[in-house]
Amino acid sequence: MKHNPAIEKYVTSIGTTLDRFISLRQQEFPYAKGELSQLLRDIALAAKVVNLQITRSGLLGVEGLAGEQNVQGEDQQKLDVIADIRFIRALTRGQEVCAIISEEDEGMIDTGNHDGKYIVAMDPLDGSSNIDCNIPVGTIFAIYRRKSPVGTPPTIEDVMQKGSQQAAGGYVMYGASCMLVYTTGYGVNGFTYEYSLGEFILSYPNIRIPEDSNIYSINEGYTNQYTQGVKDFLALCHEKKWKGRYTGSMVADFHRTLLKGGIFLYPSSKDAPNGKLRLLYECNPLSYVMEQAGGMAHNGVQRILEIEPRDLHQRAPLVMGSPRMVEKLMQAIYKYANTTETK
Ligand code: P6P
Repeated sequence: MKHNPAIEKYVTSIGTTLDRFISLRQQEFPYAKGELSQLLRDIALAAKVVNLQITRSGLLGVEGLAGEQNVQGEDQQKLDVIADIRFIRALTRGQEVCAIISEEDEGMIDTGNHDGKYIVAMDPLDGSSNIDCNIPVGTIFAIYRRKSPVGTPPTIEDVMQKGSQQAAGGYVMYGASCMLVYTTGYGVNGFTYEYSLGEFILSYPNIRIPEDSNIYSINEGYTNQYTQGVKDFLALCHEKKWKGRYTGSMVADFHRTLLKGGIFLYPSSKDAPNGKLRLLYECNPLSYVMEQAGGMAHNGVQRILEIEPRDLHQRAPLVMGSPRMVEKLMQAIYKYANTTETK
């Protein structure tokens, strides 16, 4: 039935909601019966609630320190704990997840859902020390299929899987707009939260990182501690007058790198020989997204996604971004590969 065109023009499309998108892509998972889709919805629900508390944090009195430290010995922000509770509760009630690893909790969390097929490794609120000054922060998540039989308690082997085993990986960015970006191995898609509808709407379909760029992102305050290869790469950046952009909030730096191209580095240093970023719930999920968008993600020796985990909270040196820029860095590093150059 054709409607009056003079009226049709007032009925603009709202676009594709996350729910509709997931359903349309269900055929990508013939083995799954909707559980992964439900799990992604559970993550989106928790993200909406956390976003609400972040956007009003100055009014709710939830800024600042919680007065505790996490297993990393890092001071927890109140919102770190709130986000941790929100995501654990949403994932537990969704019943698709049998175990959770979180930056904010020392051991594996058994959700009691022993029929759940999936594991989630997450950083509930990365970069949270930046919230008070309104710098974007984010949730980072990796989803794995369990290895132990459904119906039994989860095991440590379920959660200690290489990044290449991820069923899905992504992040929520609480910034100028709230965005959910994820991959299930069929490309990368970004959704923007529409407050008036309470829906994530597809806004960045099939994200591809530019092959090359002139933006580098690293904490140059530690330059004296980096290896000679990294120092040489930084000298190249300065010589070429490339743009330095570093917020100290990984999700914000990652998202800019993904959309504008560039290179993000948190390499090893004298004080942090394994870097700072955690493999299971920061490096792996973002490396999965980066590679699915056509970028590279490396620890200086191998692909991040190939690293065999040894510890729940182990760290990994990380370089990721536009292939041409990552290659330039690797060339600088390999120049010293067989020397005993001091770090
Ligand atoms: P630095 C935040 O604490 C975080 O884990 C990442 O979000 C960020 O990229 C990094 O640490 C910043 O660390 O040592 O540069 O302050």
